[in-house]
Amino acid sequence: MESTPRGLRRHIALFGKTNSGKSMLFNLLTGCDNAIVSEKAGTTTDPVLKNMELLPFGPVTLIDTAGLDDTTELGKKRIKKTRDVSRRADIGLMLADVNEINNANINGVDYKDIFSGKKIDVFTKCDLINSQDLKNIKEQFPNAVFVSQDDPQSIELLKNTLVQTLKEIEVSDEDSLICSLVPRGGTVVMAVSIDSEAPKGRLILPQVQLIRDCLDHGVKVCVTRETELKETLAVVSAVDLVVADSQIFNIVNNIVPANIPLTSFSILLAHQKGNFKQLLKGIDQIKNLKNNDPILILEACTHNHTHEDIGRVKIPALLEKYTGKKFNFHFFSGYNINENPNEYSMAILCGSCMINKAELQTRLKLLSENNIPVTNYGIILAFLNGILERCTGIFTGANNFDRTAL
Ligand SMILES: Nc1nc2c(ncn2[C@@H]2O[C@H](COP(=O)(O)OP(=O)(O)OP(=O)(O)O)[C@@H](O)[C@H]2O)c(=O)[nH]1
Ligand code: SF4
Ligand SMILES: [Mg+2]
Repeated sequence: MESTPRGLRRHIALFGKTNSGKSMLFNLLTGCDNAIVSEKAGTTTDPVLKNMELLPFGPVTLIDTAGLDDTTELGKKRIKKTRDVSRRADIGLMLADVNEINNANINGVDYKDIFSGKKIDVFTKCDLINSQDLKNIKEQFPNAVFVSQDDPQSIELLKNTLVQTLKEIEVSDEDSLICSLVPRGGTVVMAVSIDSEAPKGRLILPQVQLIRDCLDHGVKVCVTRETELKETLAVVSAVDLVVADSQIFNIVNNIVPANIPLTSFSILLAHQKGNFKQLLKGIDQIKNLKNNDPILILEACTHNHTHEDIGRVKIPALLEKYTGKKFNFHFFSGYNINENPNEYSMAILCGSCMINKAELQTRLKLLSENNIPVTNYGIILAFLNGILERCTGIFTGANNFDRTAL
């Protein structure tokens, strides 16, 4: 359960005023005392993340946050951290002390800036209110969940509501990398580069994810290095798709016959998690780039960098070679993307395998609101190798994909 990567987990965040009972509920839901509970307002200062198994749904990550009504300078910094972490959340539990409800004003906190995803109103401390008042509030908020620290049934009810809500947002086939592209019974060949960047003794997450996705959808899957790809294609018949690491596109493109669709892991991820049109359209910005333009290379996690690093070395070199211009590349790794990216002429995202769909969508939205054209590693590498149409043909059902129609 702990081994499920966070990028594949649904995230549930608890939001509310200080002392509304967020940490208490976080502990009750996770079944351990991970967060400090106290009557002192402002106890939780930094987000606390805990992986848990929410049955019968599966692995999720729960996030406890700092109270949203702290107006001190320190409080503002804490709220910023809450806003940063909320980007990952698929569901927000909006907590309010049931004893503080004043007409329809649930808790006097404006959440618009904090979280815009799927919300569940949760009223806490129901043991401290008289039954008539509780009845009235339940009538006023029929969709809310009412909990109390001494009532395990109320926590179970909240878990059931969460499972139900997760199922509603979980359209599993839409989340599949492969099932809309290759029919059941079809065949995928994966061409994997085992270079100095490959971790010793194992495959990387997108490769493992694709193998599992093929197995889940009854698709046969064969894994090979690029050095054995030609032989593999000679013995495996009726291949529906070859998926390669983007950095070996130029080699693989020459090996895979024109009638077999080709794409990369990061293009599959862009199609599954991102706004695919936005990421493809970002390529159009390359022709507008001028000498010394600032370009943001955005990596979602802080993986180890090597001399062959795709984002820091290969893409900058290929882009400058292609355009014949020099650019100012700015590299950013980690979760908390710059809030003011409008100084950049273009952004290039990594494959984003370690972040979930909600967070990638939030990043893309932020860039689009700032009018920053954005693409990702796989798409730009396909373009710079002159094979973008080939590598995106599978997503339109034809290999004569017309990008001008986007
Ligand atoms: N009676 C009662 N007290 C509760 C309940 N839930 C929380 N409390 C109490 O409310 C106080 C605040 O609880 P916390 O869980 O620390 O609240 P919080 O929202 O995490 O607060 P901050 O971290 O300061 O933002 C503590 O004294 C808890 O014991 C409940 O269901 N019933
Ligand atoms: S930097 Fe991006 S592509 Fe690389 S491992 Fe992290 S999330 Fe995945
Ligand atoms: Mg707390």
